[in-house]
Amino acid sequence: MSEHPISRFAETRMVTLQQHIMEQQKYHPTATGEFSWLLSGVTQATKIIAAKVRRAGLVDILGDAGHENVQGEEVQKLDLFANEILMKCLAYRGNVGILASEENENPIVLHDTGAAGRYIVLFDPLDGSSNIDVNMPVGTIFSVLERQNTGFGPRDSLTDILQPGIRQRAAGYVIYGSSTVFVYTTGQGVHLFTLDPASGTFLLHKEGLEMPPAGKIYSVNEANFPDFEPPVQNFLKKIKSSKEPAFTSRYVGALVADFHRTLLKGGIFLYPRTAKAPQGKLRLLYECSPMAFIAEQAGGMATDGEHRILEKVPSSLHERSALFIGSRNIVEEALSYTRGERKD
Ligand code: AHM
Ligand code: MG
Repeated sequence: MSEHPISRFAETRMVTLQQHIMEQQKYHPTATGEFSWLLSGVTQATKIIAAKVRRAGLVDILGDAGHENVQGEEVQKLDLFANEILMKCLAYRGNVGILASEENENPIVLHDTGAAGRYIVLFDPLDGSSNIDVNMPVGTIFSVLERQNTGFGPRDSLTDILQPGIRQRAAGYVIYGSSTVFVYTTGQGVHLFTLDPASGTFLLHKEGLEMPPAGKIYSVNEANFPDFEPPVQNFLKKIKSSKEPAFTSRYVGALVADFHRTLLKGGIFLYPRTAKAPQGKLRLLYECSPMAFIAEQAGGMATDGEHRILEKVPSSLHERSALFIGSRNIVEEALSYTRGERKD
């Protein structure tokens, strides 16, 4: 008997990001669909940013001859462009109450009273933007929180924002690399989508992604080594001299790209405290926390060297943190140094 053709189609079903988000609602029985509506704002914006990033290198060719520092200007403009697009795509979704971005000193409050504007979206619109002018990957990172105080009357927006990462309702990033990839979690695993440029659709590539429990890649800005605290230096010396496994080093200089590689291949990314950045360089709320949520959902780990990233309670919007993130085994090894259990 010949196989019914529909079974062949079912095996190779194409799932769009929007469909996937809708299907995830089954894990949240009280969901009304408004959360999917919010996330579709992020996907819409990142598609527009992806298209703009693709054209960034053409500016020198197409831009005005004699215009000074065209490329430098455009790199700066791309940051602002990404910021504006995200703001525009999210602001008119009535369920978003507050938007906060690396590019804006203060949060933008869209709904200040009443039950509207239940969600807070925090983002780094164009992470690693210094990579633009050398054709290296950049990305967008986002984190979604729910407002705690949903009663009537004015709310204190900063108190609503300063929640530990463990309370994130969703987190994700988009990497504008050799292809455009969207990775997200709502606390039910980590899912990866690739943008089909022909149809402009994000298609499911990997569901329930798991970070390898160990790995051979370490990723750090080695130029900062003399500035690291002795326990971090000792940890790095140890992994560099390890024979089993023998480590190799990779550093793109864009968190999105370095984290993405770590998620897929395992290993560790670290940005420890330095003399120049005594709290660390990366931002807790819209860089460390979303990546930590994704890492943990994929079976990995994220710490600042003392505390679990997801349990840190921020005290300001742009607070910085040290970050050690990646495969469980190796992050635990780093912790054994930073906690003073090992010194060798
Ligand atoms: P940005 O958000 O302004 O681009 O800065 C954050 C970036 C991260 O993407 C990256 O991990 C880090 O800064 C690189 O810093 P450094 O150049 O000090 O190695
Ligand atoms: Mg950044």
